[in-house]
Amino acid sequence: MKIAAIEAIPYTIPYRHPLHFASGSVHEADHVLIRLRTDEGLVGTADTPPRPYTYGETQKSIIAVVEDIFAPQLIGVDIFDREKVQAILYRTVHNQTAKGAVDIALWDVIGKVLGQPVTKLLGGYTDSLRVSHMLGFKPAPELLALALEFREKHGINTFKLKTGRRPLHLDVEAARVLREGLGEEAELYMDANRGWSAVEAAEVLRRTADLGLQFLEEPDDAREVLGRRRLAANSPIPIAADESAANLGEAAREILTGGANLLAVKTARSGFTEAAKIVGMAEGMGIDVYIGNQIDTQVGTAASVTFGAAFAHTAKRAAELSNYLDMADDLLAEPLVITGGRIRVPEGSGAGTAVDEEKLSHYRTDR
Ligand code: MUC
Ligand code: MG
Repeated sequence: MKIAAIEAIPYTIPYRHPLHFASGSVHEADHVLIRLRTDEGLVGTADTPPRPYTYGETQKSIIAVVEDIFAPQLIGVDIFDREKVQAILYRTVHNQTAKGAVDIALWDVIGKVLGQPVTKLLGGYTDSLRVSHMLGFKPAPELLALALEFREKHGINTFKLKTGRRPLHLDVEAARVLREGLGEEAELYMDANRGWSAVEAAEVLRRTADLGLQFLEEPDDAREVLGRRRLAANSPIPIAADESAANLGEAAREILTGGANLLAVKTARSGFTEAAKIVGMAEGMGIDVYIGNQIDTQVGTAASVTFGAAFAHTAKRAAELSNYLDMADDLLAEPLVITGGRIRVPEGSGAGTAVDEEKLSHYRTDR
């Protein structure tokens, strides 16, 4: 069975609660839905979040690279020749999330053809994941109120605090208020999205040393190699690579050069194929991973659950899966549910990414 067409459909859904962080802000999900059709009429679906401040992609650039570069080369390729598809995609540099979505749409259609959930094809380790919720910039009392609400409503007790602000005491205070208000049992970690220098990050680590934080993600710009290496070597908690490890090669480099000792894995930027390679490499090196969030919709989150539940190594830690709750609406045909702080793997064949056609017609912006 062959790839017959790949569509890139722009759509916009507003956020009820915009998210602010050190590298940018999100007020609306101006994403691109990827649909890969086979010559027998089956369709695979995936979501693409443009993150110009992270990968340099925009809604328009994603549509252009998918329609003008990927689709002409992929049409006619057998859907099971995944490494051939990877080789074609990687002839083009960058465009991380566009590549990731084409790969996920391909896996979705493979699952449908085989009549199997993709999570089983990938590994089938478990049927649910523990959820971590990402808290954007807000005054400390509001952050605590929000975290308590998520714990009460959804049973979530793991929180990622967006940091990287100046003056540093804003984030130090936020972490302290969360720890005091949530208690010892809550899992807390920080993500600075490169907002600090290595020296500032070291100061924050000193000032939060008594708060039992799990790890610090992307404290500074990892390209400032010596500062990052010194920070990671002297940090009492792991330093996690997110945007500095956007692909397999970068993930290997960050681990080997000592820039990080923990990895965020995001299906939105790695698809399933490259994400699986990153997870295997990390496991072999004794490096823990966790499923990160690209400020995903439910369609993107369903893909993350499908992937994260497939492997023992990704299922160990809480996965960032709940920020779709900040959106005013979504496209996923079977809405996700978080109960007792967990999300179950979507049922049925494919990657669980099927969309509600009426909602897509309503939110698409190309007609
Ligand atoms: C994260 O972990 O950094 C913020 C920007 C982005 O691209 O993803 C988010 C979450
Ligand atoms: Mg991050």
